[in-house]
Amino acid sequence: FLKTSASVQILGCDFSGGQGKAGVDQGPSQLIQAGLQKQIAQLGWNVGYEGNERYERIVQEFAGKDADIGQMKNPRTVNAVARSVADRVEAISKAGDLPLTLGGDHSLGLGTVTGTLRSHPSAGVIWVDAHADINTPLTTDSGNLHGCPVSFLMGLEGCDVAPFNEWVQPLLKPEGIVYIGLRDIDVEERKILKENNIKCFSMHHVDKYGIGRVVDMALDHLNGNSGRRDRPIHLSFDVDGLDPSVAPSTGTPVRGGLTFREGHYICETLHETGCLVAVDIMEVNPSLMEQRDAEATVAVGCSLARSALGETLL
Ligand code: NNH
Ligand code: MN
Ligand code: MN
Ligand code: MN
Repeated sequence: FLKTSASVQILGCDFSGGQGKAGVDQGPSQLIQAGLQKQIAQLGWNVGYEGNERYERIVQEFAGKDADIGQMKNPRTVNAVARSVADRVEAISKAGDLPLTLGGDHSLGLGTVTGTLRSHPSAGVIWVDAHADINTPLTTDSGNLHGCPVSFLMGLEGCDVAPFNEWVQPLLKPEGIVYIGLRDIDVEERKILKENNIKCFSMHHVDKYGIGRVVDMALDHLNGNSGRRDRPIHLSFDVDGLDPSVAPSTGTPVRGGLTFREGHYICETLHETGCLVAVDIMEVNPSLMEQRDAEATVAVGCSLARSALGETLL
């Protein structure tokens, strides 16, 4: 696999229905207002941007008509938005461009990863997050679907439910994802991760091995320990993977996270492989904490994206 795209298509997904806090739907517009599009253009990419009108329409459509299904909150809205995102990411990717999706909450990851895997069935996923987002409709306590996208991507028990089963396919195998940054995992999620033998680098492993070896081992795992580095990679970066001192304005901050440099190192190293086919920057919520915290979080969202697109390499 050799990536040849010279164009990035930014997909602004102003969506918050996968969790309970307002404001995460302002993440994309703030990242854009901070100049992300121009910053990426300065790295030598052609850059397009598409906003959120289609997602706004979906949110309107289900407003007041989206009762819980079992534990799941806003299931119809999350479902329709993720489905639409999947179609866009697939189309952008198949056109040979690199989709950069700005969230919005991480339920969008169901859409982005589905889109990538339709276009690149062999792609592997690196999921940077404090959380594993692998609850199922049967295990979730919060009912927030941003805690569940990975289980739907894998088609785990309990995920064959309406309305998701109208389109979601189990495209992701347990060996096709690696986590980095975990430190807040629910009891049931722990069982799921163990049973499915899913590769996890928690903060403990980052401390133990250092981020350099962790990213190396993550890439080795996705490449079947073949020594090659040719598997297409989808990076889904939840900014709560970073320490709250670095990314304070996010819905579920957990202390003890990745440093500024560790987060950027991940992005830089994935860029270096030449195999990045999609990038998500998720869970930036500029309405939380103080103004200066929001600005810092937006700034770090922009710089993570730039690093993934090659900024710091000479
Ligand atoms: N595991 C919890 C849940 O399912 C929290 C998930 N929150 C996140 N995930 N921010 O990235 O509700
Ligand atoms: Mn997440
Ligand atoms: Mn998280
Ligand atoms: Mn539970």
